[in-house]
Amino acid sequence: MSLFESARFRLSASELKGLPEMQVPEIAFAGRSNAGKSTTINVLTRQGRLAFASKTPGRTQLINFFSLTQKNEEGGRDHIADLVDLPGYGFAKAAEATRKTWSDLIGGYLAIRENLTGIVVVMDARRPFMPTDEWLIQFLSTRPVRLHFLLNKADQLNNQGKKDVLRLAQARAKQMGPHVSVQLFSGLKREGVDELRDVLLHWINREEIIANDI
Ligand SMILES: Nc1nc2c(ncn2[C@@H]2O[C@H](COP(=O)(O)OP(=O)(O)O)[C@@H](O)[C@H]2O)c(=O)[nH]1
Ligand SMILES: [Mg+2]
Repeated sequence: MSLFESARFRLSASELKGLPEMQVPEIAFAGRSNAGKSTTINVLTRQGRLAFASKTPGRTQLINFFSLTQKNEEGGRDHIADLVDLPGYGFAKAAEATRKTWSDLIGGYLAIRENLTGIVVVMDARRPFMPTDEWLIQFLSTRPVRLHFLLNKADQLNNQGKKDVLRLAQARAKQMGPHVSVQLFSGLKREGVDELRDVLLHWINREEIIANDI
């Protein structure tokens, strides 16, 4: 079993007071509603329903934590890191009050989590860098946190389309600095999973963990 396959639901927080203690490195998944955050977590962890990929955009206003664990020498399991599914943003139909709750919750989370090692910004490869994505990216540019632009739904593009969007995202990443990386991904076709896994293992300093060693 790989580290990501050990993922188990830990808790949900609907307000900042409900966040768990900052014990382990955290990897957050952020992105517009429907970009494929939950699908990405399900594919990465090889658990079809872990993050409950939902077809109702913007319904969940919860921050969901999933713990990653590894066998220790005493026969128990050590808590290594958490994956964090953030509520989606940028849903057009949301009421003003809902948006305010969202930005207070996510903005607050991003501002205070010192154990946040990196954020996977999940975007639809057909329309990346929408205004709300840019809001998030701008907000994060003031923080020492790594970013990985995940261009999801690449299965919807032809080869030229993939090349174009990759080049655009690479240019955007380069503008920001060496802490920002980019890849194409398809949750549907499970393409790009190894690349994503390698980036995340590097973030939590666990490159030495390879499949089947836990
Ligand atoms: N074509 C395609 N559809 C996808 C892909 N990933 C997710 N979806 C679909 O996009 C919708 C939203 O996915 P979800 O994971 O719930 O998005 P979230 O709101 O960001 O958590 C669902 O209908 C998924 O089946 C992908 O790689 N390709
Ligand atoms: Mg979701």
